[in-house]
Amino acid sequence: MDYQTIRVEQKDRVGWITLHRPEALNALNAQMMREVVAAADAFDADESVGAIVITGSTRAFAAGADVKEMETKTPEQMRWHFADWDRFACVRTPVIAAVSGFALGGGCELAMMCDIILAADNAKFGQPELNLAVIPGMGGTQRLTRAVGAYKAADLVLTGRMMGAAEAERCGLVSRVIPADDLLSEALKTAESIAAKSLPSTMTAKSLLNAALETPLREGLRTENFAFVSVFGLDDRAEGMAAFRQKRKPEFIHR
Ligand code: CO8
Repeated sequence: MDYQTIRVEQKDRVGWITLHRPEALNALNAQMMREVVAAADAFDADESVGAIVITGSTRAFAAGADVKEMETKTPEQMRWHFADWDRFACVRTPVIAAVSGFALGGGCELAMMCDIILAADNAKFGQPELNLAVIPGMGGTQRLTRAVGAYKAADLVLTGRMMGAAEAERCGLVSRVIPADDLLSEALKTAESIAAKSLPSTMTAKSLLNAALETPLREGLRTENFAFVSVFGLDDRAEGMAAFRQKRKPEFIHR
């Protein structure tokens, strides 16, 4: 596929998506959504890809949904606009957001659809929608509250202020803060370490981590137990344990 708003490449077993609308600080428009979802779906369907990284530029991961594109939309049109972002959140392959610069509004929400958020020390997160008299619409009131708790989420959403990488790490929004110059190499290293594992087991773990955000504990533990028992049927599980006993690196078939 010929992408206009993103750059897509595969680095060994890592699928790499770079948001690329430098003239608009990577503001997310409908075309970018279609392209990101198409690229992520293609990586997700490809067994040679074991992890995906999504990143932006040094200055901006994404400064939100494209305000200029949304300005004239009616409620009827907004019902369809951006509906597909949800498909990105359903990708089964682990996804890492490598965030440098602004991750605002839809940009912060896109990062929160990922499994791991690596933040450069210059990253700035926020949900400034109320400054435009709209509200977060891609998970900002829901995923952010689950990630950082009710009071921090309310502080960010209701004031629209930005928070830096250190504060974002303290409150649990980001997995790790990395010096800006090392962000992409660290993201690649992290993705490679995930992609080296057994893909069926990794996808199972990802799906359970996501389930934990929406299932009561007892039900989640039951589901985890079923899944734990079922991975014992995998050839890769036999290989992983044999390799441990034989003190060698595992050679997973499905990786
Ligand atoms: N949309 C469109 N264009 C943008 C956006 C954006 N979100 N952000 C920046 N740009 C453009 C600017 O208009 C400017 O373009 P131009 O040079 O043509 O005027 C260019 O990018 C550079 O931006 P600035 O000159 O403003 O750069 P600064 O460094 O001065 O400021 C900021 C950077 C602080 C990031 C500033 O650009 C800003 O405040 N941007 C808007 C941030 C924002 O409000 N984001 C939330 C948008 S709403 C949203 O995300 C809702 C998501 C839910 C949708 C759900 C649908 C169902």
